[in-house]
Parts: sequence; C-alpha cells; structure tokens
Amino acid sequence: MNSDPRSCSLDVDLGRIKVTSPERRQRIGNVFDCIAARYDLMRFRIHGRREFVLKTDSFSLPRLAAAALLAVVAISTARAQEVWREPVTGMDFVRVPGGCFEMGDTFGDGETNELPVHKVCMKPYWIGRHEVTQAQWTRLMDYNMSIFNASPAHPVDSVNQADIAAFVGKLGGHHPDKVFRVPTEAEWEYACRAGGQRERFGGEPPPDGANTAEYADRHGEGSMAAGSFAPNALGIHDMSGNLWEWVSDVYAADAYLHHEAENPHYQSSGPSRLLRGGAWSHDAAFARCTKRHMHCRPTARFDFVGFRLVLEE
Ligand SMILES: [Ca+2]
Repeated sequence: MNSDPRSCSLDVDLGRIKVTSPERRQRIGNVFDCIAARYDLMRFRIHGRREFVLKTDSFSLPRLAAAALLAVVAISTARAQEVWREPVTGMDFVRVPGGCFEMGDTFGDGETNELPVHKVCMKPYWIGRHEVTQAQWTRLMDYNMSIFNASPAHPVDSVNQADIAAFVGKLGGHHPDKVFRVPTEAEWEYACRAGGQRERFGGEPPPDGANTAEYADRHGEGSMAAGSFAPNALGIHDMSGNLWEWVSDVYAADAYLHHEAENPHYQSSGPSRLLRGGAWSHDAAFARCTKRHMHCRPTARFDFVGFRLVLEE
C-alpha cells in the first residue's frame, strides 16, 4: 500500500491509464488525496470530502469498462481543476473551462431581474479560489479597513470598487503580461455553478431560512476565515456565503435582455453596480448563484462586502 499522494497513479485495465508526469501528479495533488494504492485497489478522496474506489481485481468487461470510465473522468476532472498561485500575494486562481450555460433563474424561485433565462457562452478564465483575504490585501496595500479582522485569513471587507482598482493596479505591476480584474456577472455566476451546471448554490446548500453564517456553525455576526464554506465541484470556496462579492457590470433590472451571446458584460452610464453570492448578513435565499443584489454605487463600502478576482486567460 502506498499513501504518498505524489506517487499515486491510476492503473486500470492492466495499467494503461496512468498518471506519471510530475505536472500531472501536481494537478492530481491539488484535487485528489490518494489514500491507498496497490495493483488492484486505489482509493481517492476528492477535495477531502467525496471518496471513490477503483478496483481492478475483476476482469469482467463491465467492471473494467466502468473502472476505465471512472479513471478518465478523474483525470479530466483533475485537468479541469488547474490552479495557479500568484507568488506575491499567494492567491490561488482556479481555471474555469469555457462552455455554454443557461444563465439566470433556472429553478423558478428567483426574482424578475434574474430573467429571462438565456444561453450564454464563456471563454475560459481563472478565478480566485477564495475571496481576497486580509493577508493578501496587506501584501500590496498599506492599510486594511476591514471591520472583521479577527485573523489575516479573513476576507477583506468594506472595500469599494476604487479600493479594488488600486489593489489590482499594484498586483498588475508585478505581472505586466497578465490581466487581473473583478469578474463580470456572467463569469461570477458561471463559476459559482461550477462551470454552468444547474446548481442553486456554490457548494453545499445552506438549509432553508438559515443565515449563511449560521450554516457554518457560527451563530454570531460577521465574516469567517476564507474557505469556511464547502467548495463547489471546481474547488472554489465561499461563492455562496461569507461576504457578498463585487462584480463589474452596471446594474439594470433588464440587463439580461441586452446580453451578448458570448461573454456578456452589461455596461451603461447608470450609477449602480451589484453584488453576488450572499453574506453573513443575509439568509440563505440571497446566497443563490443567480441572485443579483443591491444595485449600490461603486463608491459604497459595506462590512458585508468583499471581492475575488478574475485572471484572464
Ligand atoms: Ca462570498
């Protein structure tokens, strides 16, 4: 038996699907923990939560076919969950593969500004695995205005879009070949739904009526350390809950009537912006992936609002 995840390999059907290169091992290590491996048995754990077992001790065709299919799915999933760590701040960015999805209230329990549901196609991009933390913020900025500053791992709160632009400018100064920015509404929703899947929440759903902070077994008020909420299938945390997150579109109730079919980004001369994903300050329904909230001015600072960044591919 072998419990070292770096030496874990997928050998299925007499061993022809095999993860061997250092790069592949690294990707696997980001997603899977190899709990045990030997010739006829491999146990993996995804994101520390879901486990699955590959058995190759039977030579029946259906079993081998099923095992091979599982292995292919596992490898392709690992490929899809590529992560890049920004070296100055330590921020992890998760690659979101491109694709098309039905944007808006596909469950029929939202508000009219989440309609009409419409098909949108996205090019690939990278998005922060977590809300930007206060540790990451203060690596570049000489101030921290966060109200909930119990630890450096807490997300930065009380930032407006001008504050974020200053942070992005400094981050970009370290990477002149890269483009960092606040996500569009479409990018945020597509990532929350783990690549546009029909999921109400990003990660496990809060119980009906629960405050999103209470869901994570904290009954006081305020944000929690980044990563306190379960990740979605792409390994992105806290999309639903913790802090509301800025997106870059101008708010209009009927924006979806004007969306482009590809990579929509609604812009007009209006003064309002909006927030996504709910927070400790609101109940579970506000944490739905499709919820569009606040239509506040970009200069506003709230102790229930933070942000995460997109890195363009
Ligand atoms: Ca959030």
